[in-house]
Amino acid sequence: MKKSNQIFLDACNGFPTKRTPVWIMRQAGRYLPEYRKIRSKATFHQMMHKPDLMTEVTLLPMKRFELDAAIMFSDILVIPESLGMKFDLVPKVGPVFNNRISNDNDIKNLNYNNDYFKNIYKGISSIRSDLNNDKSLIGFAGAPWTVACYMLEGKPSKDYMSLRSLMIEKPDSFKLLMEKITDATINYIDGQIKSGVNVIQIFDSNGTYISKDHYEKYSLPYISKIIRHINSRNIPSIYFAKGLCNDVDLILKNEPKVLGIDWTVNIGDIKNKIKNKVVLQGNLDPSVLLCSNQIIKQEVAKIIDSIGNNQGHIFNLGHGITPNVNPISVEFLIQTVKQLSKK
Ligand code: 1CP
Repeated sequence: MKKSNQIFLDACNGFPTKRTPVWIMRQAGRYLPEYRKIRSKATFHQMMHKPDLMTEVTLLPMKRFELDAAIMFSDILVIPESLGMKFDLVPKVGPVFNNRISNDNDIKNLNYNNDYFKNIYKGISSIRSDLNNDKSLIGFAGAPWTVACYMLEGKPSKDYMSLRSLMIEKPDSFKLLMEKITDATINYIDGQIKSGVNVIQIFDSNGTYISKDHYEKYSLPYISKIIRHINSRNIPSIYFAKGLCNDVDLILKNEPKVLGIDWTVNIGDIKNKIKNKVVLQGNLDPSVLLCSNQIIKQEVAKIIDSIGNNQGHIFNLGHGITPNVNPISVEFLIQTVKQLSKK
């Protein structure tokens, strides 16, 4: 792997950089008034599937802030849709499927449709050609476990019991479901890479809901298949393992190039444990963005100081930015990261 003209890509590949690169999970979302304006006139699905809208929304935070990477505007729930399911975004609830999986036949009947992604791939090519060449474009997908949580429950849940009980009671049905999601995800990732993304992040946002033993047996094999596939394509893989960061040895069995860590752990402790085996991404508590500039600066400094140099770290929040954040605080955060990490 050679150094590039993208500071974010260089950091993912473990090269020293002149400062710490920065981007923000969910950076193209509801905290931006320009996002809300577009969203008031278009459905969420139109924003994902019309290449010009997808491009415009992805680039909104890039126009406003000096971020080092854009993340394509989409959702982890496109995979269930490519398998024949359909969701709507319901105000105050979130994504709700109108045909959740409730029996073995529903799993057998899931059928992958590659055509589902054709406009998303056009959108990626259009974003890549509009984005400055020193900025990286991040593609993404959900971890099979996290995606399956929504397919079984049909909507956001506080415990995802339906998937947990299926896993324990009917391991064969569970396995078929995970294999279908994994195969679809690998195809989708290949399409994203061909269309121009520079890095892929796997979101395991529901990693919290699985026990360590079950994770190793029922979730890790599918994630590691996907990550090994990304690695074989010679582009960096980022694994965001929410709720699992205390078990770094376990999650590193997935062999990601970059480990995205949530805000509940101390990034310095994790750095000591991993001994430079992977690059770390994270992990400012998203609630800090609701605080004063003085606090933001203090918390950014803590993270930068505990990493200690400009190698092996990408600055990000420890989970997605929330809709109630003032964009002015985001601007301050980005400038502060750049200033404090400059050598
Ligand atoms: O306008 C709206 O009401 C839409 C809200 C919204 C947005 C902006 C949803 C519905 N998805 C998205 C975009 C999205 N989703 C991105 C865009 C790129 C960016 O980061 O700017 C990404 C990366 C996702 C990924 C995603 N979707 C995750 C993993 C990341 C995370 O935050 O944990 C998850 C769990 C989802 C499911 C989902 N889709 C939408 C919502 C509100 C949710 C979460 C539901 C829940 O609470 O469980």
